[in-house]
Amino acid sequence: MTMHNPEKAEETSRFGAVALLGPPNAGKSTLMNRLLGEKVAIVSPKPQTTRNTITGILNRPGLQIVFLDTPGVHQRSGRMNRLLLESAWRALAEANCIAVLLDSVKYLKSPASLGQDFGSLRQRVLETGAPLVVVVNKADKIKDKALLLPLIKEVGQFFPGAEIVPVSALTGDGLEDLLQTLAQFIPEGDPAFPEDQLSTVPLRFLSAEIIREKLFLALHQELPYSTAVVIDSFEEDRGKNLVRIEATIVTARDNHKGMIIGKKGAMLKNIGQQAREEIEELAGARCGLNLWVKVLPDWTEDPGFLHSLGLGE
Ligand SMILES: Nc1nc2c(ncn2[C@@H]2O[C@H](COP(=O)(O)OP(=O)(O)OP(=O)(O)O)[C@@H](O)[C@H]2O)c(=O)[nH]1
Ligand SMILES: [Mg+2]
Repeated sequence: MTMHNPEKAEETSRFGAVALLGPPNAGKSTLMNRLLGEKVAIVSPKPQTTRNTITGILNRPGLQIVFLDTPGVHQRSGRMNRLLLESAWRALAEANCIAVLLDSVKYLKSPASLGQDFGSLRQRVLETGAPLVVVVNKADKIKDKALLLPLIKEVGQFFPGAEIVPVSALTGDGLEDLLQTLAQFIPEGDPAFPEDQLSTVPLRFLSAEIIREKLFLALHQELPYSTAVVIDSFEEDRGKNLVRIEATIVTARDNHKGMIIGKKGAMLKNIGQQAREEIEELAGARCGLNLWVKVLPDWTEDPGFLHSLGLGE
């Protein structure tokens, strides 16, 4: 008979990956950032902000979780959209546990659209056999909390066997419950990353993401969808504690170029200024940032260019 050894129990550590999936704008990136307590993934009010799987590493005593924040699952066509979906499905295969996010307000209004929006996602999740947690997000927007119960019931019927956790990624409400629910599905294992590592995504790539976020926030309507950011050069001068970045904003349309540059370059300057400040915070170094704008028609269909953005094989 083995004796219970409390010291040993404390030493047990868990390590694993949780994939965050859901429709565009559900709050996946917001949730990951909030759980980490640091901003890794970019966020905007516009759907389809995330375009690559972004990792975020969470450390708690005896627990390390790698979150995989994925592009929103949608039904748009075109090469880029297909590659975005593939990126989301790949994350499913790598995860020990899958967290599906939904915008509670949307399905409170029309529970019937669960089937339309989550049909293929549910199928994919079932095929992996991984445990599923459904995160009913944006609960802060529901003033009458009594309304949450029937919604949770509807969601439970649609995802039988899943754990369902209502949260607000924005305010942080419910996130400790969520973390506990996720942790029970994380297998035993030693942490794979040092405690101070926030992501496996390099700073070079995160810098491009930050520039893209400022673009998304500054530009209106559909314009952001036809833009991408390419880092042309990235130099870290450790002696001077300085990062020098040359980056190009690519847009599919001629008339967008002027809008991105703005009157006397004011828009581009503003985007650059905001991005630079945030890159400096993330890098813990000063940042010299030069931005250019280029028109590249049909880049969303160009396999070589998409590959340079980290999309596709
Ligand atoms: N009120 C409220 N807003 C939220 C919450 N979570 C996210 N949002 C907002 O919803 C919008 C979309 O958030 P994102 O985190 O970019 O959503 P996403 O699921 O990553 O979107 P994609 O990357 O486009 O798939 C942003 O404006 C967020 O501030 C929440 O719990 N409550
Ligand atoms: Mg996102």
